[in-house]
Amino acid sequence: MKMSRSRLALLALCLVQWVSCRVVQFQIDLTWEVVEVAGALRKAILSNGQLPGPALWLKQGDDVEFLVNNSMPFSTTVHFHGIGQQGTPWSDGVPGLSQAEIQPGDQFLYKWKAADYGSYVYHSHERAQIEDGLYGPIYIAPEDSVARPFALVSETDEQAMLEAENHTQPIVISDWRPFTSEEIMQIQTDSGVENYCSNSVLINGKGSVFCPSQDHINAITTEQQKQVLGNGTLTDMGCLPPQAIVGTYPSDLSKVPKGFYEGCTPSEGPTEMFKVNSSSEYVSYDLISMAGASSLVFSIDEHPMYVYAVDGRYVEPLLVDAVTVPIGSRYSVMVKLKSAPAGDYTVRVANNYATQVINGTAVMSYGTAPNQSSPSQPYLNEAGGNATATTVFLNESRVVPFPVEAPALKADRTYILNVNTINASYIWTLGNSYPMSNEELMPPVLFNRSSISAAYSVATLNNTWVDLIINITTMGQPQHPIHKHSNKYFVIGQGTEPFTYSSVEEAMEYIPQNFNFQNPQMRDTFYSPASNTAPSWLAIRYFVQNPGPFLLHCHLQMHHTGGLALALLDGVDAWPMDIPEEYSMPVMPE
Ligand SMILES: *[C@@H]1O[C@H](CO)[C@@H](O)[C@H](O)[C@H]1NC(C)=O
Ligand SMILES: *[C@@H]1O[C@H](CO)[C@@H](O)[C@H](O)[C@H]1NC(C)=O
Ligand SMILES: *[C@@H]1O[C@H](CO)[C@@H](O)[C@H](O)[C@H]1NC(C)=O
Ligand SMILES: *[C@@H]1O[C@H](CO)[C@@H](O)[C@H](O)[C@H]1NC(C)=O
Ligand SMILES: *[C@@H]1O[C@H](CO)[C@@H](O)[C@H](O)[C@H]1NC(C)=O
Ligand SMILES: *[C@@H]1O[C@H](CO)[C@@H](O)[C@H](O)[C@H]1NC(C)=O
Ligand SMILES: *[C@@H]1O[C@H](CO)[C@@H](O)[C@H](O)[C@H]1NC(C)=O
Ligand SMILES: *[C@@H]1O[C@H](CO)[C@@H](O)[C@H](O)[C@H]1NC(C)=O
Ligand SMILES: *[C@@H]1O[C@H](CO)[C@@H](O)[C@H](O)[C@H]1NC(C)=O
Ligand SMILES: *[C@@H]1O[C@H](CO)[C@@H](O)[C@H](O)[C@H]1NC(C)=O
Ligand SMILES: *[C@@H]1O[C@H](CO)[C@@H](O)[C@H](O)[C@H]1NC(C)=O
Ligand SMILES: *[C@@H]1O[C@H](CO)[C@@H](O)[C@H](O)[C@H]1NC(C)=O
Ligand SMILES: [Cu+2]
Repeated sequence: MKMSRSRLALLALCLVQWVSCRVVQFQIDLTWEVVEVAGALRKAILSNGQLPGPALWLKQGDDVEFLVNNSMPFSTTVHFHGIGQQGTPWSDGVPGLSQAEIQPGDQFLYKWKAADYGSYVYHSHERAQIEDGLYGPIYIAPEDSVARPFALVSETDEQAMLEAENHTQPIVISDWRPFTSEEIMQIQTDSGVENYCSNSVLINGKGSVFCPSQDHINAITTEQQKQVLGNGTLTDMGCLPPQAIVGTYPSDLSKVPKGFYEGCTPSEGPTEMFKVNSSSEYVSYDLISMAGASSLVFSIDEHPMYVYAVDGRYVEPLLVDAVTVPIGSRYSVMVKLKSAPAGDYTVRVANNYATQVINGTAVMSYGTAPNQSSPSQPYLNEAGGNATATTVFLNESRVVPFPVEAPALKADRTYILNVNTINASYIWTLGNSYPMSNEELMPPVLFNRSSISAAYSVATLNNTWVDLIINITTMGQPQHPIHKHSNKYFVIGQGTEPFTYSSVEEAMEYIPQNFNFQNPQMRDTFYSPASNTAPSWLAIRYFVQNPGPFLLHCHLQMHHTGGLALALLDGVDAWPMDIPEEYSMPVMPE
């Protein structure tokens, strides 16, 4: 086999420098098949026959060649969520921006470097295909030289934690519904009702459709939901009535099929089981949410956990009982195992958006025969709230990066992006409303900037600092998981009052307490603040260092396809860039 010149050059570099020089080849064959999920049959996307797709295990410094073989009857692309793609914007997987859609029967080879360590996820970036199951975990083991934060917990336990980290396991949590993603978007168009319900919560693809009695649903309805409901009740799927979602927009509820927000049909699927070695002191999990419509809270009965990394970066460990995992975020947790009693502990994953009460469960088992006389004691209730008076939830304001990095104190440019619905409950803006037809831009924007309208993009200069104010202009919006492609942003400020300033600098004069320049989080996905009682805002600041077109969007699937997105044309002063010949069109492997 002939070795390409770039491969030879790489090999030479590996010999000179003492760096990891593995080239890891990975392939997923995507098929569209009827499968049983949560005990019910539905068409879904399988990756090598699996849902979620197989895990990709890497070591920091690896070069990755990820081949997508599209054996489905429709086109697709794959995005590597959280991966910086420094110098490889053509491998970011966004149709219309960095590549053309991969047509049925075609293949596409993504090449990128695992420059940073930590927990990531690959998923479809075309239309709403995440809801059909195209997602799988990625883990990049840190180089030995990277400082770990475990001694901050306990010097005695540091070694045990390092061992647990070496055997860390992904837990992909998601939600599921009886309709395909295309059916859902059609139902939205026909009825005017955005999809905000699911029929099951999945843990590593496993779960069931539970249909609790109306009495039970009424008993677990939250105070916040009761305020919206007045004297009404949640539906038999645990959902708010659609009127609460549609508001004053037109709707036709006769166009809504059973199972969209009401009409629960129970079915029993498998339950995920996490076996732990009871002679270990700790076990480590990487929590990843790939839900479509839910805000999933994770907890293991009777087992507090140290959150030690977020979005693929270490943080000073925080001991919590439960953690909310916004869609697209990753939380690595170190769970201290009990010396006794051995047995089974329920793992709980519950939605805490007001739109629906729904949960799923798994079991963490110490591997010995279940021997308990009583079930384990929950921290978390079925609505994602506290089941005890002392349950500790992760408080994002207390998360401190390890090590801390500081952003510039002043930005070069500010963009204020208003978030709201427009014309329908399922059409959203981030500044403007990004049309899904932008996925078909030809040539993709990377190859010609003029392909995209200025209305749907902002152009930035390389080597500058940019502020984005996510301006939640109305009350009652869910917290939006705001995801940025390419490099991470600093979360510098937020507030639960109208943002009436023209810049962070101006806002600092009036509300300095709303900002943090000391030890801000570095994230690729972060929630906008709640807007229950007033509009709210989130201020993020990033350094433009990677020329290319990168999407900023809400990771709620129906908000994303509904237009809550914006193309960041980063470092346009460095465009056009040198694009490898093989990417000038969708490529086949060598
Ligand atoms: C790739 O996809 C084609 C059809 O699209 C299929 O015939 C072939 O078997 C697939 N290859 C692998 C290795 O899965
Ligand atoms: C973790 O694994 C790496 C190699 O993968 C090894 O160098 C290191 O010693 C291991 N650490 C522990 C605590 O087992
Ligand atoms: C429930 O609300 C409706 C309309 O708001 C009202 O007509 C009805 O009397 C209420 N029922 C009760 C039992 O309060
Ligand atoms: C459990 O952990 C102990 C101590 O680390 C190890 O010796 C043993 O092989 C492990 N057992 C299994 C089944 O992994
Ligand atoms: C929560 O999960 C349990 C199964 O562990 C199930 O019995 C119950 O009905 C679920 N509740 C809701 C509201 O989904
Ligand atoms: C299971 O229960 C029996 C009887 O109560 C007890 O003797 C045994 O030690 C228990 N085993 C474990 C693993 O807890
Ligand atoms: C949950 O927390 C609230 C506020 O701290 C408290 O009032 C309530 O009693 C707690 N719920 C339970 C079941 O302990
Ligand atoms: C979260 O932490 C911040 C900073 O310590 C604190 O001001 C705030 O009250 C906490 N929020 C909750 C809900 O405990
Ligand atoms: C909203 O409706 C107006 C009037 O029909 C139309 O011009 C505009 O394009 C629509 N905008 C979106 C984002 O649908
Ligand atoms: C880029 O697109 C614009 C508008 O379609 C066109 O005028 C221009 O010639 C294109 N540039 C290149 C290099 O293809
Ligand atoms: C941001 O939203 C607030 C309402 O919360 C509004 O008053 C303000 O004008 C908006 N900012 C811009 C620049 O549109
Ligand atoms: C863009 O800026 C970054 C950060 O300063 C720099 O490393 C990179 O080389 C620049 N890229 C180009 C193409 O100029
Ligand atoms: Cu959103």
